[in-house]
Amino acid sequence: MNNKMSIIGVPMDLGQSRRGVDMGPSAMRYAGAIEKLQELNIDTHDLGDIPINRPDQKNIDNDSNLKNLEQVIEANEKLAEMVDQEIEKGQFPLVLGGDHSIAIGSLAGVSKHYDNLGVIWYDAHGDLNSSETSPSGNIHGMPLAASLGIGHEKLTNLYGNAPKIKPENIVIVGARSLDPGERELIRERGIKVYTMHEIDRMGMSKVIEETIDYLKDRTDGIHLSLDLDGLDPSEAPGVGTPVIGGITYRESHLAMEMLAEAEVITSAEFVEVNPILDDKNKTATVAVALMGSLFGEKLK
Ligand code: 4U7
Ligand code: MN
Ligand code: MN
Ligand code: MN
Repeated sequence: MNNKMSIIGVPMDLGQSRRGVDMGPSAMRYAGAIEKLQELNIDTHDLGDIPINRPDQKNIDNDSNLKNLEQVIEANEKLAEMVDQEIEKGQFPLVLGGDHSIAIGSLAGVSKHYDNLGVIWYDAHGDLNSSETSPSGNIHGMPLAASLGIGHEKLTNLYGNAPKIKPENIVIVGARSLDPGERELIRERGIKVYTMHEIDRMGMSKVIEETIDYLKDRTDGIHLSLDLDGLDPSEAPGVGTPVIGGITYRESHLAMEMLAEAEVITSAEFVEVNPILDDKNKTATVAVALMGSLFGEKLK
């Protein structure tokens, strides 16, 4: 793996309705993210947090019903530019969220550097809604769709023309809450999904083995987008949209170790950590432990 890493914090909570996820980057730093990476002899540069402009009042776009659209776009444009520049300099970008709407910016920046970017979407949700299908108007439920070129034009064309990724280059792991519109899209576009059912039946080991086999030949880089709500809320309670029946810490640890061994991940983000809803920073601590596994703790 690339041994030079840039950490980019995105303290944003505007892509969803529960305050507090803007403190996610601080919580992960407090849980020792930077020290952990340095211990692994990764040359780590913490670039700090991207400044986020808050709207001064409740802010719902008239035409599309999307919440805080302008602010989410502004933050994601800054993030995309930063991610793009860091890769240009030869750095591995590690983004700390923030709500999952920031994946729009991460993927927009990363995709500038790959013709066939692969994405592992580790999440209880598909995040495949558009303004038409979204039950909530929350942009954190839309980043994977937006990156595919589906949804509001200002999201899909952010920092470069749509689409940023191809449906056949995506693998969703841990899904257990998919809206009807998302299911339809998954079927229509042939997106590969390992739901909790498959994880139960096959075991995480086989799921990740297949994921790597599937993506390895067809992609030239793989972005890991890890939403902490992919894990079970008993082990990662500090998230805004918990769904019972999730992935365990051990399974997640194994998944990260297998990705480390295969040396396939070229950029990553850890999102949706909400310390206000957490139990003694447990969720940020789990996130940092998983970073350790992903970046080769076992291999050193
Ligand atoms: B997350 C939801 F309706 N699908 O669109 C929506 F269930 O980034 C939830 O994965 C989205 O945490 C969750 O609002 C977004 C809902
Ligand atoms: Mn989720
Ligand atoms: Mn998500
Ligand atoms: Mn281990």
